[in-house]
Amino acid sequence: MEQPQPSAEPQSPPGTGKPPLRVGMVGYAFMGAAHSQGWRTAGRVFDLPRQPVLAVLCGRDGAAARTAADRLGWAAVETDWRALIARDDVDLVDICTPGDSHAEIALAALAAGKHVLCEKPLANTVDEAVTMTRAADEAYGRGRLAMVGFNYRRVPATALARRMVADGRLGTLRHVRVAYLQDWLTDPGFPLTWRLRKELAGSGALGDLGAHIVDLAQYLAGERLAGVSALTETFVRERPLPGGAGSGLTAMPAAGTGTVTVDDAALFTGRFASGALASFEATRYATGRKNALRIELNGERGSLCFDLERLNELWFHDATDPGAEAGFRRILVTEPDHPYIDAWWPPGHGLGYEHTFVHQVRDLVHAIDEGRRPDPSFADGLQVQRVLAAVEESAGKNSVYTPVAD
Ligand code: SOE
Repeated sequence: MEQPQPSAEPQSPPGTGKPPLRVGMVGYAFMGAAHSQGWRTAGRVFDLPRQPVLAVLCGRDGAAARTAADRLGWAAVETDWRALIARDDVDLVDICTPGDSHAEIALAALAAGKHVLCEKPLANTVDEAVTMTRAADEAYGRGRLAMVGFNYRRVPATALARRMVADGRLGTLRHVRVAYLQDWLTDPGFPLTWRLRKELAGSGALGDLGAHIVDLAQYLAGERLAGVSALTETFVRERPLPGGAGSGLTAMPAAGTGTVTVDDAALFTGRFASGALASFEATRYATGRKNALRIELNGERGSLCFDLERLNELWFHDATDPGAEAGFRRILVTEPDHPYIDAWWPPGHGLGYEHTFVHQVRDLVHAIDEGRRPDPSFADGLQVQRVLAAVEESAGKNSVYTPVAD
């Protein structure tokens, strides 16, 4: 076990009397790097009640983990997540591993009295998510918090959209239309990384991209889906085996092939409790679409439109405007009274993908300081998991409408 090295991280503001928040992170690939950015930056931009300290990074390959820790700014390294959880210089465990290990790590961390941040989707199955949510509820009674990482709630434009819907600017909601389109799987020579194996990832485009859009749609609409009707497809069923570890989105092919055991695309419709209708599309085969998460909400009084590839913009149509002047107008979400922006740059200077992880840390640290359940909680992650399960069930029945269980 490596001892923590002196950290260059800032200490909590003098006079607050509050200890720093010492973080241990498991995993350091794409999501680990993104989370590191959040932990490193949040306390330098926002006034936080407790300063995050990047205390320990955990990865199975000690040398690779050390290299990653140096690059990403972590003080110490562990090669076994159980050892990380056993450390008394870690207050919060951040889980950035594939879904098959979320439940085991989160349950152990909560039992050891740590706060937990867990990447989405919360788990690979509803049963795991139920157990994790029970443990989170129990830990909450002991003052420990558990949050699931749906970072797209923390784009200033989506947070503004949420505020506008809640303020009644759209009136009664009729439609929610969401698509999350990527294209990194179109090449049939792309190897069979962990993201394409059910036993590791739980599902394919559905859990990876569909989880985001289900959460975002429900978050913006301010209500939950009551039922879904779905189709899923696996377009390329056999792929080359991967040569060595990759992030899941990148890898070199090796000799031999293996079977893809997850969906490549998922398409489903849904009905909200209020009766509003929704459509969802998640795919890794939309040529030319890199990270195109698009959502449109249509209500009686107006519509909102957002595209992650233009994330500083929110489009609003106010249906109460006089007809001759009505039309979609662009809100450039960079004003100081827009969510999160007051701590950043002057109007017009814009934010990006990485800032969603900074905002996630900001919100989590405040929730921990105030002892308030974080948003989204494990219960929210479980509810998304139930929707994903209903989608799979419906797709298995070939598009029979299936209620989402309570
Ligand atoms: C890969 O498809 C991925 O990295 C997802 O896993 C993330 O959650 C999403 O934000 C971007 O795309």
